[in-house]
Amino acid sequence: MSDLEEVRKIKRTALRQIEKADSGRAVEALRIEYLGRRGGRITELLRSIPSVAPEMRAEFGKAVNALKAEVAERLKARKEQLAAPEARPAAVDVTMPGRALRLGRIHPVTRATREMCEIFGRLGFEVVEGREVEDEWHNFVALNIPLAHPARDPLDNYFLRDNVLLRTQTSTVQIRVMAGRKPPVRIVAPGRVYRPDTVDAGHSNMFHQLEGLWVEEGVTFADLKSVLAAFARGFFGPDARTRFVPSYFPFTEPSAEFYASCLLCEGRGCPACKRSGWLEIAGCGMVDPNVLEAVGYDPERVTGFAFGFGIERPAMLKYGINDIRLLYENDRRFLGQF
Ligand code: 2NL
Repeated sequence: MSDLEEVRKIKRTALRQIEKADSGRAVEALRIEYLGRRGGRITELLRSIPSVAPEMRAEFGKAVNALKAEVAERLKARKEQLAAPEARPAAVDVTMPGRALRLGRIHPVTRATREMCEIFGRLGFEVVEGREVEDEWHNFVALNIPLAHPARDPLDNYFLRDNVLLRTQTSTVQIRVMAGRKPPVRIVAPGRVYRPDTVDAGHSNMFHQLEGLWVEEGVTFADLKSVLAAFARGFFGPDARTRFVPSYFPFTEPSAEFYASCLLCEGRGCPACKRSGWLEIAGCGMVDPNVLEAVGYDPERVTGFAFGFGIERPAMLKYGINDIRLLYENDRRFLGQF
C-alpha cells in the first residue's frame, strides 16, 4: 500500500468515527487516537514525513497536513454540536411532571380597594379614576386651599415643574368630574397619592386613598353619617360602631373625623387603636360652598358631602400587616400569604 493510500484510508475511518461519536468524551477519545502527541495515528504519519522517499515527500507531506487540519476541524465541530442542548434529545424525560405554574395573588392594597369600591357601589356610588400628575387648580385652588396654606409649601409636595405636581389627594378626580358634568354626582375615586413624607413602618411617600363625593339637591350631614356607618359595617363587620368628631378641612364645612370601633379589640383598647378602642379611618364633611362654586355648581341649589379614606391603614388592620413598607417591596414570600 502506498503512503498516500494509507492517508486516504485513515481519513475515511476517522471521519466516519467522528460522525458516529455520540458524546464529548467519545470525541476526545478520537482526538487522542488520531492527534495524540504520543502515538496518535496522524501524529505518527507527520513524524514519518522525513523518511519518505524524496520524490514523494512533498506530495505526502501536503496530504498528511491537510488530513490533520480536516480531522482537527471535524472533531471541533462535532464537539460543539454535541454541546448544544438540542443535540441531546435523550436528556428530555417526557415522563417527568411539569413545572408548577406560580399563580399570582391579588395584592392586599388592590383587595382592600376593590372591597371598598364594591361596598360603595352597593350604596350607589360610581367608581372613577383620574390622572396622578395634576395642576395646582385641581389639587388646591378648586378645593379652597389658598396659596398661603401650608399644604401648598413646595417642600411638602412633589412638584415636577411650575404648576405641575403629583396629586396629594384624589379629590382632583372629583373636581374633574364635577367640572365636566351637572349634578347629581355620586362617585368614589380610588388611587395613588404622593407626599414627600419620611418613610417608616406607618408612613410612605406614596400611598392609596379612596375619596367619595355625593352632590345633589337636599343631601345632608345625616346622609353622610348613614353612608359612612353603612360602609364601616360592610368593611369591618356588622358589629362595627362608628363616631364622628368635629374637625377642620379647607374643602368641607362642617368637617369631621370618622372613627370605627377597633376591630382587633372590639373597642376594649389595644396597641392598634392606641388603647382608645377607636380607629380614625376617614376625614369627611359637607362640601364647602366655595368648592361647589369653583366647579360651576350653585351652592344655593345643591349640597353635598365628601370623605377621604386611606386604603393602606384599614387594609393593614384587616389583614394583620404591621409595616406599610411590606406592601411595596413585592416580596413573593409576603404577597403569597394573601
Ligand atoms: C383627609 C380626608 C377628605 C375630602 C377629603 C373632598 C373632595 C371634594 C370636595 C370636598 Cl371634591 N372634600 N374630599 C373631604 C374631607 C376629608 O380627606 O384626611 N384629608 C386630608
